[in-house]
Amino acid sequence: MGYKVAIVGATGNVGREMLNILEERGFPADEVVALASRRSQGTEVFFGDKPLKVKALESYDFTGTDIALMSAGGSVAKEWAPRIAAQGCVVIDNSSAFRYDQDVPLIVPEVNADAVTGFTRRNIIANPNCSTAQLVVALKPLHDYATIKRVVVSTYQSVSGAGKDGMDELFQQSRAVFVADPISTQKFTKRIAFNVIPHIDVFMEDGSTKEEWKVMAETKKMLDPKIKVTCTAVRVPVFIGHSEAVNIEFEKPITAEEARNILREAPGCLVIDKREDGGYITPIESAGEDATYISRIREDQTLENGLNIWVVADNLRKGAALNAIQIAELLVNRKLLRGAKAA
Ligand code: 11C
Repeated sequence: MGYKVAIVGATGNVGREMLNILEERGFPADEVVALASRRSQGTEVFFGDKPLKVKALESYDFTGTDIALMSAGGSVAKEWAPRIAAQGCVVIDNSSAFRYDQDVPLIVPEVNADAVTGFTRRNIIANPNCSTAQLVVALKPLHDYATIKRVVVSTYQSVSGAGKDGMDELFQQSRAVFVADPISTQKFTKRIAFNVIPHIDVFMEDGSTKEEWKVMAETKKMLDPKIKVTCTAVRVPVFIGHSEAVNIEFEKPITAEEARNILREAPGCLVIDKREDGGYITPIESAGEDATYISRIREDQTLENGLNIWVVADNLRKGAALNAIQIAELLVNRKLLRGAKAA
């Protein structure tokens, strides 16, 4: 006996990746239902090689569905997650709608798995922002060893973080450059092809962007509220894979060699760090992979206890769909779901 799982937002970048990953990992699902807004009703998506017809979220009855993996944006989540949760279905939501609520756990299983039990308060669990997920996977083992005081992050975020429209815009603009067509800009504020844009999400009063604020607020919530975090988030013309240059200041001494050994053993991390040409990871190599890759581990000679690292992951997988499914696996493995099924 397995579970009944609904994917809400099944036609989007992350929804489709959720279907792939559920199948790849052999998630114990008896039934997988693809849902999206009414205008996508009838569209076909794939669960492995099995085609699924998309059903309308608006008319779906969640009674009897164990888990809803939602990736439909903040406003859909705000309206629908509480309704779905009220029908006894646990919602794992990929938007930012509930992440900062005290009574909703925000989970990266490698970092704060034990906090998942808090889901019973609202039947909702939040999945972090993609740029935070990979960051905390890399920071957690280092924090456990030498206690992080401050983190300075510069992100290099792929266009898939902005959805399919973002990917289409990079493709269209790149093509237009080569064939000398006029370049149009819709999704991004400036041209993204052959350019970089230091602006993701809306501006906040202090001049930060919401994306930068999320990295700070989510790292504190999941890892340690005492850690100071500052971030500059930049969109780059890469289709899949977010990269981050991370400067870390610790309370206690830690050498690059110690950090390398710790990260080699850490859950979810894969160290690729040869100090030679090509001996590091780039985002294109992370696409389709589950690991959080760490390269360029070195001491920062300007700090008493400081390190620099380079962190790369597939933003649609560890940053979104994979993390959500790992949370679902956590619920299954810890027998936390309503009517937990016998193995
Ligand atoms: C981006 N990180 O790359 C964003 C996408 O809060 O889940 C995910 C936004 C979020 O544009």
